[in-house]
Amino acid sequence: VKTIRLILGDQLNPLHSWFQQPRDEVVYVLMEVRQETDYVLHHAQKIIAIFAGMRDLAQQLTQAGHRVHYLAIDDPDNQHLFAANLDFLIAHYQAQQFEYQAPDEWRLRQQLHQYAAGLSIAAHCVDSEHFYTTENEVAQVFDGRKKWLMDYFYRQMRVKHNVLIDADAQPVGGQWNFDHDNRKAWPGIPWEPQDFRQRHDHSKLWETIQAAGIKSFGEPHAADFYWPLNRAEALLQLDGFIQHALPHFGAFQDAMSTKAWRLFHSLISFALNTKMLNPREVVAKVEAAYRADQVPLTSAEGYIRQILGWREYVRGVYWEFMPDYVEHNVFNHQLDLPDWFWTGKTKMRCMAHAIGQSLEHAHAHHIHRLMVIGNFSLLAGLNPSALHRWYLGVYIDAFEWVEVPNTIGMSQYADGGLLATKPYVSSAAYIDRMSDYCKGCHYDKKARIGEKACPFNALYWDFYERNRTVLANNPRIGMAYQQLKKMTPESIAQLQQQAEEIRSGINAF
Ligand code: FAD
Ligand code: DLZ
Ligand code: SF4
Repeated sequence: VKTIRLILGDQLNPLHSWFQQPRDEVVYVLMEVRQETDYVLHHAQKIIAIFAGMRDLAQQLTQAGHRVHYLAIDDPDNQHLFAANLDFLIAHYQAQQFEYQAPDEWRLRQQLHQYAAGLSIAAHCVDSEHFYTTENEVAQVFDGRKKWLMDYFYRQMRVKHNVLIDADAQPVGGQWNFDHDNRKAWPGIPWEPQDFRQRHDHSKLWETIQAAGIKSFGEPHAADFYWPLNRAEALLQLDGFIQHALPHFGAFQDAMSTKAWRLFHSLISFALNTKMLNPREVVAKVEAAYRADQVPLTSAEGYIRQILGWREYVRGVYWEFMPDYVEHNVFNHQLDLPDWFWTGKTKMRCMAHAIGQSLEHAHAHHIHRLMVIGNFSLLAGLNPSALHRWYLGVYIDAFEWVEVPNTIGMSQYADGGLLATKPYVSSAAYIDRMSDYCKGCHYDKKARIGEKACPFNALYWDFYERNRTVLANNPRIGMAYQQLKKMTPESIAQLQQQAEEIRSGINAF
C-alpha cells in the first residue's frame, strides 16, 4: 500500500525500525515549516541545527535506498503547515496510508491525531522507539501518591533496567545516590577538557533561513557551527565526553565559572532529544566505563541519574499533567521578562554570564538554568509562562516535554510543589560558593540594602515574606521563616522596599 511516513524535526533516529529496509511503496517526508519555526521565538542555532539534522537524515535515507520527499523552507510547494503539506503529498503520491511517529509535544500530538482522524485513508501512529518508559509509566509508579519524588521513581528504574545493580540485587557501592560527594566548586583544576564537537559551515543554510524571513535571536555561529549533524557525530562527542570529562562530572556538576562555560558537562541533550542517540546506549556506555574502572562511581551514578531518572521522570510529569500544567502560576507572578534577557546586558555578573552564554551557545548547564536564571526569575516574580517561552526558545535542547516540567515545576515552583519539594531559591551566598561570579561583580554579595546591594539578597527575603501563605507550612523551609522571625519589622519593611525598587526598575539592574 502506498504510504506516506512523516518524520518530525526531533525524530532523527536512523535506527528506527521503519528504516530496516527500503520499500518502494513508502515515501518518507520531512518538512521545514513556518508553523514550527514560529510558534515561539527560537535561538538561531536551534533552527539551523534542526534543519541541518533533518537534511542530513534525509540524505542518509536516500543513500540507503529509501524514497524521501523533503520540503525545504524555500520550496515553492511548501505551504508551511503540516496538514496542508500532508494533503498535498498524499494527493501527489496517491497514498492510501499515512503513518507518523508519536510526537513528543502535546500541541503536535493533538494536531496530528486530529489530522489523522479526519483522513479518508488509513492512518497509524507508531512509537518513536526512544524512551525507557511509556508515557503513563511514571504516573503508574506514583499512582495514589501525593508527592512525585524523583528518587523513588529512579530506584525503580535502576532495578527494572538492571543499571548499576550488583549481583545481590543491591545498588553498586551500597548507595542509590552519591550527590553528597558532588557539588564542589571548581578551582580551575583539572582543566576543562577540549570540546569534541565537529565543526560545520552552515552559512548557506543560514542565508536561506534568513531569506525566508524567519525571526530568531542569539548568535548563529553559522560559519563555525558545532552541534552534531547526525548519529555518527553524536557518538564521537559522547565517547570524547566519557573519556575526558565524565571522570570529573560528578564532583563539579554544580560548579560555575567565568573561565569555563561548559566545564565537565556532556552537551549531548540536543543529540538525545532529537533522538540521534538513544538513552539506553548512553547509560550502557557510562556504566561500562565505570565497570572498566575508567570513571568513579560518583560520576557514573550522577550522570546516569540525570538520564534514567530525571529525563524520563519529567516526561511522565508532562504527559500526566498537560495541557493545564503550562498554565500554573501558584504565586501569581506577573512581571514581564527584563529586556536584558535578550541581550545579556545586566550589571549582575552571574546573570550576565548565564544569559550571555545562552545567547552565545544556545546552551547553559543545569545550575545556570536553575540556580542563576531560574532563581532570579522566581525571586523577582517574573511571569512563569513568559519565562517558559524564553527557555523553550533559547536552548538547543528545548522541547516542551522536557522544558515545561523543568521550568514551570522544578525551577519556578509554579505547580505548587508537585515536582520540587521546595522552591529552588537562594541569596548571593550560594552563587558565591559555587562560582567566581561575585568577585568582580558590580554588586556587593554581602549587602542587602542600598544601591550596591546584590539584588538576590533583598529579593530572597521578600520572596519568603510575601509567599508565607503558600510556603510557611513547608517543613523543608523552616530555616528561612525562623530567620525572618528574628528580624525586626523595620528591617523586613526595608527589604521589601528594596525588592519593590528592584522589580519596578528591573531593566536598569
Ligand atoms: P549534562 O549535565 O551532561 O547531563 C546529561 C543529560 O542528562 C542531559 O543531556 C539531559 O538529557 C539529562 N538531564 C540532566 N538534567 C535533566 C533534567 N533536569 N531534566 C531532564 N533531563 C535532564 N533539558 C533539556 O534537555 N531540555 C530542556 O528544554 C531543558 N530545560 C531546562 C529548563 C530549566 C529551567 C532547567 C532547570 C533545566 C532544564 N533542562 C533541560 C535540564 C538540563 O539543564 C539540561 O538537560 C542540561 O543542561 C543539558 O546539557 P548537557 O547535555 O551538557 O547535560
Ligand atoms: C523546533 C523545530 C523547528 C524550529 N522547526 C521544525 C521544522 O521545521 N520541522 C519539524 O518537523 N520540526 C521542527 N521543530 C521541532 C518541532 O517543532 C517540535 O518541537 C517537535 O517535533 C516536538 O516534539
Ligand atoms: Fe550575582 Fe549578586 Fe554575586 Fe553579583 S553579587 S554575581 S548579582 S549573586
